[in-house]
Amino acid sequence: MGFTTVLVTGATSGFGLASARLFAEHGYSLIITGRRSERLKALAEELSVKVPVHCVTLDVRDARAVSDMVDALPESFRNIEVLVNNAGLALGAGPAWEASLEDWHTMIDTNVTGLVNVTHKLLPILRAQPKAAIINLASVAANWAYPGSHVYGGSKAFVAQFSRNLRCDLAGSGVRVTSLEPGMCETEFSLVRFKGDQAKSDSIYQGVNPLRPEDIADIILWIAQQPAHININSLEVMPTSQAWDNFKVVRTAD
Ligand code: NDP
Ligand code: 8X3
Repeated sequence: MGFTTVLVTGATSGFGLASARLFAEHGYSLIITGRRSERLKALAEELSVKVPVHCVTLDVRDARAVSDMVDALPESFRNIEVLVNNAGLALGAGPAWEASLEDWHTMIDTNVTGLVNVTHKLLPILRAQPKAAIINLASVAANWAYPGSHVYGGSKAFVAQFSRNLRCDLAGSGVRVTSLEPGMCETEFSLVRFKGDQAKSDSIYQGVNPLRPEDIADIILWIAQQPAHININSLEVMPTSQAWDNFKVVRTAD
């Protein structure tokens, strides 16, 4: 029997890295992508003792590079059945008026345009499989407003709604689509959000007992392994220590 092939975007860290490792443990062949080549190469070396691995340095914002990467796939990696659309980031957590426009564009280019680039290119391949799955990394920020989330949350709301809309078009094709919506999980996410400020990143997770990337990888594998007739539409998950808070009410002095 052949391997089932999974493509993971953003496999150099966090959810993508943990998912690639877990899929390899479960005998899937892997296409791993991300911008940091050294990390990709090291991961490919680690996993290729277990399963076939193809690694490609890729910036998902570059539609041409995404297209070329897929066109150049070796024959044995072409029948992709699982797409984990994971590459993404938040930049900044301050109020909207203090945010840089460049950061806003980077989030939109990565979380929205990048995810669309990869999905568009892979749809013909996925539709040709008897059974396939697209697992899109949205966020609790897609569903719940919080201060400082502005464009990040907006970009993830796009991912959640795009996932639901894709479901409509793909119904009957055998391609399942899931919007996975995690809350606080300790990865490099906050380090990136706070532009390399390790102390600030650490303070986010201090005393919280957040989700671990391996928890999310378990959920991703579980979604991918559902029987063909089951579609997990959306799945929101938080650490037990995270919950919603009150609406903000601004009162005047008198
Ligand atoms: P990490 O920062 O640990 O990992 C992000 C991954 O995305 C890296 O592998 C990075 O690779 C890749 N990436 C970023 N930009 C690009 C790009 N332009 N092209 C290709 N790859 C890119 O964060 P997480 O693992 O936590 O995040 C993964 C996803 O989950 C993101 O979409 C994030 O928004 C989402 N998420 C995270 C949550 C959390 O609390 N951690 C909660 C909910 C959702 P490289 O830098 O090598 O390109
Ligand atoms: C990241 C999760 O809670 O920081 O998507 O918005 S949160």
